[in-house]
Order: sequence, then C-alpha cells, then structure tokens
Amino acid sequence: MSPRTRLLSAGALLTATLLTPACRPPGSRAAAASATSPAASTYVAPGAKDQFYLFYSGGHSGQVYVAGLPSMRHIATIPVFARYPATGYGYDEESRKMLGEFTWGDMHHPGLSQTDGRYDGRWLFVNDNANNRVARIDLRDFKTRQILGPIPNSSGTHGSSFVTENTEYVLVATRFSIPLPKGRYADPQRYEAEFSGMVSGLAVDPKSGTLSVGWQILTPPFNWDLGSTGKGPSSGWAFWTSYNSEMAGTGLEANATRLDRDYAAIVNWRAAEQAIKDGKGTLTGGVPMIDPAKVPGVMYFLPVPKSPHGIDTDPSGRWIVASGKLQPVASVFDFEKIRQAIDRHEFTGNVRGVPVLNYEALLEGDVPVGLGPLHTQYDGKGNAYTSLFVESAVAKWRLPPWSPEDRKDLNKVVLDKIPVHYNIGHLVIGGSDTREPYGQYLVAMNKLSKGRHVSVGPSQPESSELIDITGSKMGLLAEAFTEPEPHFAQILKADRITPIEVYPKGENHDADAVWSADQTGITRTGNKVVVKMMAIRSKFVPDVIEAHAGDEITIHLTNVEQTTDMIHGLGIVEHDMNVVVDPGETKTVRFKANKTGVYPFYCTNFCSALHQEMQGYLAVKP
Ligand SMILES: [Cu+2]
Repeated sequence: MSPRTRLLSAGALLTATLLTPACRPPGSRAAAASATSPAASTYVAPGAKDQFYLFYSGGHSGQVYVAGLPSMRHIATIPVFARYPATGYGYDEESRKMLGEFTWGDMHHPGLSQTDGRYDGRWLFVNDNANNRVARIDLRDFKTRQILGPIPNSSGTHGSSFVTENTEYVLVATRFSIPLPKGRYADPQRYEAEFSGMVSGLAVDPKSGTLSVGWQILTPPFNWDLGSTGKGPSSGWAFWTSYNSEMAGTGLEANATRLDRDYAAIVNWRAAEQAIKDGKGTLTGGVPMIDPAKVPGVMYFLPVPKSPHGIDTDPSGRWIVASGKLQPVASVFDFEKIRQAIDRHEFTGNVRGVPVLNYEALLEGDVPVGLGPLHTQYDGKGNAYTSLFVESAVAKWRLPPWSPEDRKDLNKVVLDKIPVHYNIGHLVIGGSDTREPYGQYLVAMNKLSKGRHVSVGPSQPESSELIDITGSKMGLLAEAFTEPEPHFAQILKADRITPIEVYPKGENHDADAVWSADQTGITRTGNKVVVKMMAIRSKFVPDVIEAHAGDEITIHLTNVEQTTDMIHGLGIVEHDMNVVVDPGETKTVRFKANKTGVYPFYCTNFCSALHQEMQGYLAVKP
C-alpha cells in the first residue's frame, strides 16, 4: 500500500468511524480498525476516553505529565518539584513547605505502587536527581502529597524510583558519590579513597504512603544508574547497574570507560532490613547505615558489559537483563544461578569487601540486539524489547529458555526491529515491572529530538512514538509531542483507579475551614491579620481585607463548592500570589503586606458566568 493510499484509507475509516452512532466502549473500535489503519487505531472519538494513563517524567521541568493512551493526548500536568501557577502549587503554605529551599528538581523515573507485584493504583513515586529527593503523588487526586529529602548521605538520587512488590520500600541508588558525612570536604583527586555512593531503602507507610528513610547501604564510588526490583525467585532482591567501576573522580568521559566491565549491584533488601533490626547499622547522618563489608549477605557485585544504563527484571522474576550502551548486546542472567552462586560462595574476589560474582559462569547469553542498547521492557509473553540509542530503534527478542540451536547463534532470538525517528532513550510497556504486563502498547521516548515538528527555534520539541506490540511484528501507530525531557514512564489501566472529583466536606479537617458566610471573618492580633475566606460562585467573602503596611496576612481560603470542576483561584495583583482551591478544599497563604495602596484580588480560575465579577480588594494603609 503506498503512503498515499494508506492515508486515504485512514481518512475513509475515520469518516466511517465518525458517522457510526453506536456507543461502543473505547478501544473496541480501535482494535477493530488497527489491522488496517494506524491512525484509526489511536483515534479516540470525541466523548470517548483513553484506555490507559501514561505518566511520564518531565526531567528538569520537575513535573510529571499525564497523557492518555492510545490517543497520546496530554491531559494533565502534576507539579512536583517546581511551582506551577495553573494549580497554585508552590504558593500556598503546604506546598511551599514541601518545595523547601528549592525552585526546581530534575525528575527521572516514576514508579507506581504495587500490591502482590501488580499496580494497585494508589501512589506514584518520582525522584529528583538534582536535590536528592523522592516525592509521592496520590492517585486519588493526582496531587503531590510528600517530598522527602534531601536524603542524608546521598547525592544524585538517579537510580530511583524502584518500588518493591508490596510497596514496602522505594529503593534509591546514587548517581554521584561524595565524601561522607555530607558537608565534609575532600579533594576530588582523592575520589577513590574518600568518596562513597549509597543505596537507600525509603520505607513506605502501608496506610498513608508516607515515605521515610529506613536504612542505607554504603557503596564504592561507582555511578549507580537504573535498576529494578525482584519478584518470584528474586523476591526480596533489587538490582542496579553502574558505570565508573574505574572509580575515576574527573574526566569521566574517558576515565570511566576504560574497563570492559562495570558492576551491577545485587542487593538483598530483606537482608538489609533484617540487619538493621538486628542492630548492625551505624547511625550516619541520622540514618542507620550498613557497611556491606561488615554485614555479609546484603550486597554482591556482578560484572556486566561496560557503561550500562539499566538492569531490568522480567515479569517472572527469573531473568535479569543488563545492557551496556558501549556494547551491542543485552546480557541475560538467570537469577536462580546467581542465587546458587551466592549460596555456594562462588566469588572471584571483592571490591571494598563486597563479593564479586563470576560473569562468565553466570551469563545466560549475550543477545545481539543492536547498537547502543539502553533499557529493556517486557510484554509478559516471553518477549523483551530493548531501546537502541545509537541505532534509533527498538529490538524485540525472546527471553530464555533457549534451545541448543538458539544458543549457537543468539541472532535467532532477535525477532523484530522497528526504527524510531530519533535517538531513543527510555521505553515503556504497561506493567513491565509487574507480574502481569499489559503487553498492548510500547511507548518509545526520545533522547535527542530530530525535527519531528514544525520549528519553534533552536530547541526542537521532544517526541514519543506509540508502537503496537500485539502482533509478531511491531507496528508504529502514532507520534506525539512530549514535554522535555521524557525520562521513563509508567502506564496504568484507566479503570484501575477512580480519582475523586470533589473533596468531601466531611473529610476537610482544616481548623480554619469555613462553610458559610457567617463563619468567615478577619481577626487582628498585633500586626498579624488572619482572614477566613470563602470562595463560592461568584464571590469571595469577605471581599475587602484592610491592613497596615508591615502586617503579616494569613488567608485561609475554602472553596465550599461540592460540584465537579468548580474550581476557584485567588490571585492578588502585584503580590506574586496565586492560590487555587478545588471543591471542598482549604488552602492557606501567608505574606507580608509591604506596600501601601489598594490591590485588587480576583478569581483566577474561570468558574461561572459571573466569574469576571469575582473580585475584591486588599486595602493597605500607611
Ligand atoms: Cu471563581
């Protein structure tokens, strides 16, 4: 079929789809059409909804972006590590406190909470590589509810956020190493002797999701990269790759790529947890820390191809796959053999007292996937998909067990390869890190954008491509703009969660909430002015705040609405203040009335036909 006829037939199908009045569930139409038309298979008709959420990290924008799949439409921005006036995030007291002293974060790898190795739809965890933090988003309301950190003894929380099977922990490994304790000076030329990395177990409260630093494991100053958690036979274990086994402090481009192998960490996190319970940790920076040289059984090193970017556990928990971007193979290891080698103490040596496993003995096979392999995802049907940065492609290949014929030439297990139109970095299949991947779509995310959109100047818009993985061959379905920079993502079935649409009044326990005009008011104590304000279509009560220059003003604003999407904002002119309250929500803002004069405030979020009339005055006397 020529591109032109393909386009024409796609158009014809779209027309037919639009003319069909039947109310089929979303997706059924797409599935019916996918055999003939990529465009129709991602088309979500007006009024229909997407089947999946795509949560992808926005890199140094500090935000999580939410798209629908298969439409790839951007449907929400969840502010996490940076202010976001659209939702008033970072202006009210609670979110300002969470952001602390930082105005940005470098968000990398989102991880969904799990129960019994499956997504449970409760929380999404994200890390900040720049300021050593991990945040929790509640999927009940798609809002950031906690930012933990800076995490003690850690620098560059890049190897995160990896969630254990029952969300016991969010596991974190450091990209950078520093002299410990944090704040101590040491000459970077003495890197190998003075610097250390860290693996952290952030404990998650099973009811509230609250994160706290549970324990840490000291590591040599390798640069830890992405990892994964175990399940099945590898339950209770976690894995990270690293680069810089050379332990070079400077000139990493050359100095950290000299050796043929780097180390993956094989961490028994249950053993670490037990060691802490047994008092084997040393309190460092307020955190119980394990030195793995003194506490055997907690950490092992496994050599893997040089300069890898990740190690991914398959859905069975038996196969772990590491890819070295400077070698054209995906290395497959059998965790059952790793476990046996550990039990039998079959080590080739140690690094800083951590036993090193035998690469040659444990390697199941090097699959020749292609150039620049980075990350691997799984479809739950025995297939793996590896992103190829240099080759700008995704390779599909078959996991073991392999036949003796396969083993003679592992090219035979490489089943398909699909080009993507940029240098690919991360890729995601829904549920790849769980026991039950969805196995329907793969989203391939770009690292270097390649002119895929009309020009908007020197910085080219990023993009992601949606790939159908239901057939024996992969099929490119669609491409969409994605916010920069897409670092990994998670896909969640839309019917797995039921987000709230209003905050029930009964759940609002804010002592300063007001629900009717007679509860509102202004009180003054010395130079402190406290306003209890109500927002309702289409007014603020009270709508005049009198103050004197120098007063500290606190406004507790309650949106008393209990109607879906009836949101109000409070923007104060020339005061750098904008708070947004959802129905049933109370937020507090605090600021100094530094300037005399009369400053209008108004509702910033369109709310009704009389929205424009929703305003008031902050009147500041000399
Ligand atoms: Cu309003």
